[in-house]
Order: sequence, then C-alpha cells, then structure tokens
Amino acid sequence: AKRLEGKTVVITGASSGIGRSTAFEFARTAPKDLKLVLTARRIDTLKQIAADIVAEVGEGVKVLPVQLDVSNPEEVKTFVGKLPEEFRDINVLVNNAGLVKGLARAPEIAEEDINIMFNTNVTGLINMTQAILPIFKKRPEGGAGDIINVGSIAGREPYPGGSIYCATKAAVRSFTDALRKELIATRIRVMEIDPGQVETEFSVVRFYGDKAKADAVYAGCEPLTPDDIAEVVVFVAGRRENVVIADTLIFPSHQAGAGILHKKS
Ligand code: NDP
Ligand code: 8X3
Repeated sequence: AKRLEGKTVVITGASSGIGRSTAFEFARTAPKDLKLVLTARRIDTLKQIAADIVAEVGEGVKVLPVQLDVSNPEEVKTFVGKLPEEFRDINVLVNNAGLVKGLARAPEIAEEDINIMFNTNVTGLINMTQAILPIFKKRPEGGAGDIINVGSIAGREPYPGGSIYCATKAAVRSFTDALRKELIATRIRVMEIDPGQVETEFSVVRFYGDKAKADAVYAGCEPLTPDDIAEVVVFVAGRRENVVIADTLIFPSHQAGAGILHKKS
C-alpha cells in the first residue's frame, strides 16, 4: 500500500466490470494519498462510482471522473492537456477499456463490429499509451511509470466466432511485448494481464444488450469476478520498482483455455 501512496492512476473503461473494480481496489489499497482518474464514455456512471469510492474510503483518495472515448483519436490526444494540473503527473495507466461484438463468422462479420473492436481494443489502447508515455519518459533513469494492459486468453487461443476479438487481443499482446523491449533501458514497466472468463457486462455487450443470452454464457460455470482481476492489477502495480510482472494468465478453477470450461450442469 505504501508503494502506491502519492500515485496518480488512470483507468480506461472504469464505468463497469474489471475497470470499475480496479478503481475500488486501488482506493482500498492506498486510501491515504492516491489520485484516480476514471475514464469511460458513460460519465454519469463514473460520477456515481467516484462518489461511492470516496464514501467508502474517505477523502484521502481524490477521484476525477473524465468522459473519454478511447476509440476517438482526437479525444485521446487532448485528454492529458485537459486534466487539472494536480492530476497530470500520471504514474500508472491501466488500459482496460475493451469490448466484443457478436459471434459472427467470416464472411458474415459486420464491418461496423470489426471497426469498433479494432478502434477500441487496439488503436484506442495504443493511442492512450502514446498520449501518456511522454509523461513517464520525463522521469529520471530514462523514465518511470506503469502501463498495465488488459489482454485476454482470447489473444493466446483464437476461437471460431471470435476471430476479430481474438485478433484484437493478439495485437494487444504483440504491442505490449514490443513496447516492453523498446523501453528496456528505462524504469517504465509494461505489464499484461490476461483474464479468462469474468462475469461483467462483457457478454451483454457481445450480444447487443440481450441479457438472457449473456446469462446463458455463465450458466453452470463459476466465472471469476471483476474483483479477482482487480486484485491482480493492483498487486502488479504495487511491487518494488525493479519487479516487472510482465505477463499473467488468470482462469477460474474450471477453465483451462479459451472455451475450455467444465460446466457443472
Ligand atoms: P465491461 O463491459 O463490464 O466493461 C468494459 C468497459 O470498457 C466499460 O467501462 C466501458 O465503458 C469501456 N469501454 C468500452 N468501449 C469504450 C470506449 N470506446 N472508450 C472508453 N471506454 C470504453 O467488460 P469487462 O470489464 O469484462 O472488460 C474489461 C476488459 O477486460 C476488456 O478489455 C475485455 O476485453 C477484457 N476481458 C474481459 C474478459 C471477460 O470475460 N469479461 C476476459 C478477458 C478480458 P463505457 O461503455 O462507459 O464507455
Ligand atoms: C474474453 C474471453 O474467451 O470469453 O476476453 O472471449 S472470451
């Protein structure tokens, strides 16, 4: 907790699921002196989350909700410049915003879905990283700060019906790996966290809002909770600065691969 005190943390996709839980977990772990910048498209939800965090942990954590669509390059470019001065000295970037649309197979995949997945999961993550890296690089020893990218088992094991989503997460993995190598002479830590099945709004978004279809994904399974992943995010950010938890893969006990799930019923 001490290692996180005084830090400024930016989380993308903080309005739901893993991002929301990560915001709470940072606040609970370092309640004394922490600045949290919570970003997503749903600003009203972020404002509520910000209020809930302060209600839970107190005024030691300063929480700033910021509306940001990571798939919009202009919004990402102007993001840092628009932050109040006291939130600009960013130490940790959690690139979590991401989504999946549909289960269509080629050649039936809607062009709109292809674009939204790539623009959010890949280009959005890269643009956010490029927007914030200059802040990290100004620090001594070539630079310091943490980039924590949320990938997926889907980036390691592509599955039918998920070709685009899986390709976006494979791209995240490749970008993350190259970036870590590019920054080898610095104290900037580039880390990837790959969850398996986590119950969030992920499947509701996949099925265009059809909650019944989303619930069926988790029927008979015991998925991870977003808190399970949030704990790992905060753990890797809280290690001694010379420790880089470069890569993690997290499953619930009854999962052993993309779509390799033991159903109880
Ligand atoms: P949720 O749908 O619950 O949360 C996704 C978050 O991303 C929301 O806060 C949403 O906010 C945000 N988001 C989506 N599009 C944009 C955008 N264009 N700009 C900014 N924010 C955006 O899903 P999860 O919490 O499960 O997903 C978080 C990450 O975890 C994703 O990268 C996902 O791929 C990954 N993941 C999820 C797994 C799972 O099983 N759930 C497994 C492996 C990885 P808003 O709509 O307000 O913009
Ligand atoms: C989500 C994992 O396999 O449900 O990233 O698409 S999967």
